[in-house]
Amino acid sequence: MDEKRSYVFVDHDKPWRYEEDGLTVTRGSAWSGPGCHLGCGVKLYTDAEGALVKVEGDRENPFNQGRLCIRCLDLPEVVYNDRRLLHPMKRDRADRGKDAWRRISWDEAYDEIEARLKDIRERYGAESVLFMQGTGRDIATWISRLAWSYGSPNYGFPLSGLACYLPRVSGMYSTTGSFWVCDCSQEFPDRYDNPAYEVPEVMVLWGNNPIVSNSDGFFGHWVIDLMKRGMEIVVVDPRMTWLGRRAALQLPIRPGTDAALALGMLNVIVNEDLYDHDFVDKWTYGFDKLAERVQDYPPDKVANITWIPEEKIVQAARRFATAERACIQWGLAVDMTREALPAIQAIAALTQITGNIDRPGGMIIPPEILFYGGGFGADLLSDEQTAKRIGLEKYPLLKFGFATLQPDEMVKQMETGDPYALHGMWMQTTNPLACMGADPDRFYNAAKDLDFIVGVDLFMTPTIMALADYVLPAATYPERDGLRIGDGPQRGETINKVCQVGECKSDMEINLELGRRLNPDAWPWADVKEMFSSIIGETGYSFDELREVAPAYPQYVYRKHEKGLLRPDGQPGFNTPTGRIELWSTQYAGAGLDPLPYFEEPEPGPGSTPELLEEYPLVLTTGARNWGMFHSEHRNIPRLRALRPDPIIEVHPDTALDLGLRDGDWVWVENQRGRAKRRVQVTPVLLDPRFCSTDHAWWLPEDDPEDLFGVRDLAINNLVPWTCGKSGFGSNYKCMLVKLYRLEDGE
Ligand SMILES: Nc1nc2c(c(=O)[nH]1)N[C@H]1C(S)=C(S)[C@@H](COP(=O)(O)OP(=O)(O)OC[C@H]3O[C@@H](n4cnc5c(=O)[nH]c(N)nc54)[C@H](O)[C@@H]3O)O[C@H]1N2
Ligand SMILES: Nc1nc2c(c(=O)[nH]1)N[C@H]1C(S)=C(S)[C@@H](COP(=O)(O)OP(=O)(O)OC[C@H]3O[C@@H](n4cnc5c(=O)[nH]c(N)nc54)[C@H](O)[C@@H]3O)O[C@H]1N2
Ligand code: SF4
Ligand SMILES: [Mo]
Repeated sequence: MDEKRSYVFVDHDKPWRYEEDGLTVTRGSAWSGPGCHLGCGVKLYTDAEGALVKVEGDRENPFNQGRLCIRCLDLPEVVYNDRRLLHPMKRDRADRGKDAWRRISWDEAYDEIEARLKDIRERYGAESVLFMQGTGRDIATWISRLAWSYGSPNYGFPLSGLACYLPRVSGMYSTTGSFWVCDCSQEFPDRYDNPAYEVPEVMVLWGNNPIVSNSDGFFGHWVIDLMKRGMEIVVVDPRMTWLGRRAALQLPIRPGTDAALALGMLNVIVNEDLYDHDFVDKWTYGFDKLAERVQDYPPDKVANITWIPEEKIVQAARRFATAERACIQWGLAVDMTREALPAIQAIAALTQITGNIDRPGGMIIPPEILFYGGGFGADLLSDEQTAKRIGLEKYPLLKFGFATLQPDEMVKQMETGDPYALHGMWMQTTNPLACMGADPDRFYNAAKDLDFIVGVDLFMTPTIMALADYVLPAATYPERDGLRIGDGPQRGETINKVCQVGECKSDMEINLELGRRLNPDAWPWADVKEMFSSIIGETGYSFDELREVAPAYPQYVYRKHEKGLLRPDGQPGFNTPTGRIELWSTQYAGAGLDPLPYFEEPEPGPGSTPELLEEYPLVLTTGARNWGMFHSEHRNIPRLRALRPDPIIEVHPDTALDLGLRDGDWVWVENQRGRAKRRVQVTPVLLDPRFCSTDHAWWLPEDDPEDLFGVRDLAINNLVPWTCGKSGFGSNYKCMLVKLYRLEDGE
C-alpha cells in the first residue's frame, strides 16, 4: 500500500498498460456507456490495429476482484455494433419523427447548437432549457455542470416522482444528514481481511436483486461472498429470486406495500422490547412518537395488507433485531410507490432503533466522496436562477439530494407554460419515450412543440427519432478517458481510452466544448484530462498519475457520529437540526409533511380501489432487471438479445390456467390508462397467483424508425401516469392493477 494525502492505493505488479501475448492490455474501470452503475475493474485487450478484442475482470481490483457480468464481457459487440451513431446529424424541425437525418461535421454541430442555445437564453432566459439525463452514469456530473453553467436550474431526469434512488437519498439526508449503505467491507482495499471489518449476521435484501442489477455502487456478488462467510439473508420480494431460494426467510410481499411491512416489523421490535435502548437514548430523536405510531400496524393487520403470513413478519422482525450485526440492502422497489418517502423512513428506522449505525457489519456512511459530491458546479448558478428550479417551491425536500427539478411539475409546465414557458431540451443518456418517462404519449405531446431539442446517445432511439433536431454520437467507455468517483462507495478510478469508433466523442469532451462556448469562465480547461486533474487535485495526483495507482480509497473510520466527524461544527452527533437521527423528522414537519412514517394504499390497488378488481384483477410490478439488458439498451446486441428475445410478462401457473394462457402466448397488458404487448412466461417465481411481473423499456431497433421502432405498443409506461407522492418523491411504477388478454390475429 502506498499512501498519499490519506488515500490508500492498491499495489499493482504491472503498469496500467502492458503487452501480453501480442495484445495490449489496459487496466482501468468500466461504468458507462453502455449503462451500468458500478465501474468494475476491467482489463481491455486491443490488437495491433487498435481494435478492442476482449474484456476481462481485473483480479487486482478490490471492488469486483476479477468478476464481471455478461454486459461487460460482451462489450466488443456493443462498441462495434453496426447501429452505432458515427457522426453528428441534424434534420429540419418540420421533419421531427421522419428518418430525414443529414450528416454534418462536429464544427457545424457545435456552431449551430451554440447559436441556438444562446439565442434562447437571450430571448427567454436560460431556465427555459431543460437538461435531461437518464440514470446515474459517470456523465451525470458533466450534464448538470453544462446546465448550471449555461444558467438553467432545470437539470434532472424525466422520471415521475424522481422514483429512483433520489427518494432514498433525499429521505436519508433529510432525516439523518447522510446516506447509508450495507457494510460489505467495500470501503477497504483489503476487503474482508481488514482487521476492523466484521461480517453482518443478517442482511435483508429489500426490493433489490443485486446479483442481477448491481445497482448504485453495490456489487451483488458481495452478498454471496458474505454468505460464504456465514451471513444469513432475508429477502423481501414478490418474486422468487436466486438469492431468495438461498434465504433464511423469504417474504412474498404484495407490490407497493413495503411501508406496511416495515411498520409491522417495527411494531414487533418495539413491543417485544428488542430495540437498542442505549443507541436510541443517545442518538435518536422522536422514538416515543414512533413507538406510538407503530401501534397502528400490528402484525395481523400488516399480514392482511402485505399478503405475507403473519408469523413470517414476526420471525423476520425478531431475526433482524436480535442479530449482533444487521443491515438492509434496499433497492428500487422501495422508491417506486407513490408514498415512497414514508416507506423509506420506516425501513431505515429498523436499522436505526436496533443501533446498526456506522459500525462494522451494519449500515455505514460512504466517505464524503473523494473529490466531489453530486453537486460539481452547483455554485455556478445565481440565487435568482436557482429559485426558478421547477418544483422547488412546491416540494422543499428537493433541496436534499442532487439539485434536480421535479419531473411531474416539469411535464405540467411544458404543457401550460406556467409560471414560464419552456423552449429547449438537451437529452444526454436518456430515452424517455421507451423507458424513463411515465405516460410516454403525454411526454411526447408536451415536448413536441419545444423550439429546439438535442439528443446525445450511442444509438438512434425512439425518443431522438420522435423529437430531436440534432443528434450527437457519444463514445462508449473503452473509447474515452474518464473518472469513476462518487456514488456510494468509496474509490477513485480512471476510465482509460483504448479505441476509437467513427467520429464519436466522449460526453465529457462534448460538454466541455459546448460549455466553453456558452460560459468560458466555467470551463477553463484546455482538455478533458486537465478538467479531470483539477477535480482530483485533492489527492495530490494528476489524471495521468492517478491511473497508475488507481483505485484510490479514502481512509475509512467507523462511528463517525461519536467522533464529531459528521457535523460541520465538529460536534458529536448527526448533521440534522436536532443533531440526532430523526425518527420524527423536523424537516418533514417543516415541509408540511407527516413527520412520522405511515402506509398509504397504492392507488389504484386492491386496498384502495377494490371495485376495479373485477375488471383488473392482477397486481402488476414492472421492470425487474434481467442480466443482459440495461434499461432500453442492448436490444440490438445479438448475444444479449438472445438471452431475452421478447418482452416478457411473468404469470403464475394458476393464473395462466385460469386465463387459458400458455407459455409463449402474446397478450395485451392493460389498465384503465393504456396497454402494452407482452409475451407470457408461465413461471412459479411469482409467489402468489394475484401478482404478475413484466419487463420495462422495450422497443425494437430492427423495426421501422418512422414507426418509432414499435415503442408505442411496447411501452409498459403507457400504464403509468405522471403523478408523485406528497413530498414530490415516489411514483407507482411498480404497483398497478391490470388485466391480460390475448392479441387478436394480425395485432
Ligand atoms: N415501468 C418501469 N419503468 C422504468 C423503470 C422500472 O423499473 N419500471 N425503471 C426506471 C429507472 S429506475 C430508471 S433509472 C430509468 C432509466 O432510464 P434511462 O437511464 O433514461 O435509460 P434509457 O431509457 O435506457 O436511456 C438511456 C439512453 O442512454 C444511452 N446511453 C448509454 N450510455 C451512454 C453514454 O455513455 N453516453 C450517452 N450520451 N448516452 C448513453 C442509451 O443508448 C439509451 O438510449 O427508467 C425507469 N423506467
Ligand atoms: N441488468 C440491469 N441492471 C440494472 C438496470 C437494468 O436495467 N438492467 N438498471 C439499473 C437501475 S437504474 C436501477 S434503479 C437498479 C434497480 O435494481 P433493483 O433495485 O434490484 O430493482 P429491480 O430489479 O427493479 O427490482 C428488484 C426486486 O424487487 C422486486 N419487487 C418488485 N416490486 C416490488 C415491491 O413492490 N416490493 C418489493 N419489496 N419488491 C418488489 C422484484 O421482483 C425484483 O426481484 O438496477 C440497475 N441495474
Ligand atoms: S456490474 Fe457488470 S456491467 Fe457493470 S461494470 Fe460491473 S461487470 Fe460491467
Ligand atoms: Mo434507476
